[in-house]
Amino acid sequence: MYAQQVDTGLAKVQSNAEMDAAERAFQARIDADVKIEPTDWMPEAYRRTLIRQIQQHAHSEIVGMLPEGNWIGRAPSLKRKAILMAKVQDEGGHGLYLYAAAETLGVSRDKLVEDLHAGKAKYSSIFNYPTLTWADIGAIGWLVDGAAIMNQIPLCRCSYGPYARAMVRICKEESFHQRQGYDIMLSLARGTPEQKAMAQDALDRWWWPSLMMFGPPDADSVHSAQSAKWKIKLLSNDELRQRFVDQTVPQADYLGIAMPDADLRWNEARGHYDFGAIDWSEFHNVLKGNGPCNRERLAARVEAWEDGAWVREAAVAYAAKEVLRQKEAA
Ligand code: BYC
Repeated sequence: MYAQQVDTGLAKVQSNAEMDAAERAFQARIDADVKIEPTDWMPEAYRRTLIRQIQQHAHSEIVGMLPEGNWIGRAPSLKRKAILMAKVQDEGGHGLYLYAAAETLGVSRDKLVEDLHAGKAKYSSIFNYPTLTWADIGAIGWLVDGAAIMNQIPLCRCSYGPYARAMVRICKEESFHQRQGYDIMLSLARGTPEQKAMAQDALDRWWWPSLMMFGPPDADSVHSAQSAKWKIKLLSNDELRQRFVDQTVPQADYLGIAMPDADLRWNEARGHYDFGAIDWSEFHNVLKGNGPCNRERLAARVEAWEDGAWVREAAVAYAAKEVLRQKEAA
């Protein structure tokens, strides 16, 4: 089973009748759109669900720096390099706000990082694919950040206050990231035939993995129903995926490049694009650790953590000295 990390203790959605008085009062607050804050009472399963989701989100931001970081030294101009550096730095910041939001639920950052490095905590499947050409940096901004925004805008209204508030700034920055990616794609699509072919190749490779970012189909999504009841998830995996397809197809048309999907067509009756079947076996395989870059990504994170040990030790030693100095001065 691909969902094994956290047992929320709830095999199915808890009905109001099954709740005790505290849980009913909590659900009533959720239903009334009251934000839950760190010092409020909350069911243990709500806390665990949030720690699971927020930490996966934080890890995705930090691991997500790697595929793009790969191109900082090879960006085609100083301007592109400065923009890419700023974007990658933003992703690091997003990871930090999200780790801080997770910490408000009573888990330490060290434990979260430990779980990532031990392979116990997931991060988004998308970051296990390689960035082979400069066009991939365009495709990541356009598609990956585009998908991320689609998923994250509703999270700004989720029930847990610190998560919702962290998402507001993250979404603003992601929208700049999406535009810079589209701008790269536009330059390539309007460039030489070779550049246009690079843009097409990047779309071909990133399109299907981007659709997988939204998670399994609703029918197979183990956490969705309970998370929807708690207003952690306001739109389902399939709803968000459909919105993303509807938004992105006209953008590809404008670029003059073709979606790699022979079954993609506008469905007048539904008012949406129909699209082809997603290869979920590829998704499950990536989640099991067998994507093209899973091992490389984790190894890079572990190495960075080990290389940074002296910085953490120096900060702790400095803080201890400060306490001593203040005691001596008092
Ligand atoms: N990749 O019951 P489901 C970014 C897992 S970073 C890996 O539907 P849920 C960016 C899921 O965790 C974007 N795993 O779960 C950064 C669960 O496994 P566990 C990251 C996935 O939680 C740098 C199992 O499958 N965004 O924007 O209700 C540069 C069953 O799924 C994936 C977020 O993290 C996946 N794609 O819904 C550029 C957003 N999908 O935990 C850009 C916050 C599913 O039981 N997260 N799984 O072991 C969410 O909105 C939800 O957690 C998801 C999944 C929609 C992703």
